[in-house]
Amino acid sequence: MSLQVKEAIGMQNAANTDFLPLEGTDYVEFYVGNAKQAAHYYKTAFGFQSVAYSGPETGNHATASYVVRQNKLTFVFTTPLRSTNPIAEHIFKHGDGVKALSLRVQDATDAWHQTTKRGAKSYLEPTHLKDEHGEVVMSGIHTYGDTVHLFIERKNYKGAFMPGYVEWKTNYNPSETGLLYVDHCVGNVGWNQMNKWVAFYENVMGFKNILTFDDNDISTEYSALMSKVMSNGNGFVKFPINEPAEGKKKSQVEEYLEFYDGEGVQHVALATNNIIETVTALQNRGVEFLKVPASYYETVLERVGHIQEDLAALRELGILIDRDDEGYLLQIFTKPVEDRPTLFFEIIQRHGAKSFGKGNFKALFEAIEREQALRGNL
Ligand code: TYF
Ligand code: FE
Repeated sequence: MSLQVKEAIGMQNAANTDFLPLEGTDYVEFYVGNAKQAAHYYKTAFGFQSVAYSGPETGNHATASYVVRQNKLTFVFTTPLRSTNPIAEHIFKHGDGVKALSLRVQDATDAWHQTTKRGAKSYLEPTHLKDEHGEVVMSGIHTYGDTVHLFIERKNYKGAFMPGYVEWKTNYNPSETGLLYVDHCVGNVGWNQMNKWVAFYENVMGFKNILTFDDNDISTEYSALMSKVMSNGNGFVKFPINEPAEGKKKSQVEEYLEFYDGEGVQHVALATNNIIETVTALQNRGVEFLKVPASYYETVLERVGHIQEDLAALRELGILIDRDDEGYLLQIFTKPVEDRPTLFFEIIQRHGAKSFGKGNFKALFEAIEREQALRGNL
């Protein structure tokens, strides 16, 4: 399985014809009902640090945006200040959610030309933003649902975030929790729409399908879905795409589509180098995680073999384990972080494994279904 991952990534490197070279995720922007409180939650509960602010005090009378950071992870929380702002419609329809998966590039103008000429719908034409700290060029295209990809070219920009923002100074700086970077971002798309979006990432963005999970891999008693993992050439940007599949009852992807009222980002996976410390800190700060039955830990080592971590600590925290032919990974999933059963986070630590935890799908999806049942959505 992960041999395929290696080959797919290797082939693209060898071909050396990546028309959309990406340096990774620049930031994730959330449209939220109350950006001030959202930023506070991500600082307090997840350990992000204050970085930058844009709002009426800085001359922006349309929105307020708070930028927070932890290592290479940058989150932006944006809210409209008036009901007439189009962002208000986004929030009315979707609730709080991810608007932009922004990708770091060397040339945002070229990224826009390369993708729009291959069929991407433009969201933002190449735009030069300048202030006394330098210049940022950004452009953007639409992807599934109301979600967009922004291309961010930072040139030699030295300011806190980008032009239009000022440094956010505060005395409230809760300690970090060891979150490092975005490992992958998963999109939920509609019935029979997965292959359309796979083709979009292949043809418009030059990604490759590195892994496929069909309903045999991931049907549990109720929840069925199919998933294809799309990766850019260097493997820095990975976008799995889920679509619902027919099951006995409502698929978790259907529940998402109903409550998000359309396609959108289902989960963002955040990497750590020490998942035991990270998840201990997150739980102590009130982040809620899905739980698997204790029986999971009775047989897990037969499946995954030797691991460095203390199994008792993993069991205590509810961390899941899986192995592929390159190593193993540890992962755990939060409950949805809004009242709607939509966006959640995954915390992941990779010890060589490049896969996505297929060995955990059954236990994980049964845990998700228990939550779905509690919500009356099965
Ligand atoms: O990103 C992944 O593929 C894993 C597994 O609804 C997964 O995190 C897939 C679908 C889903 C939840 C987790
Ligand atoms: Fe994931």
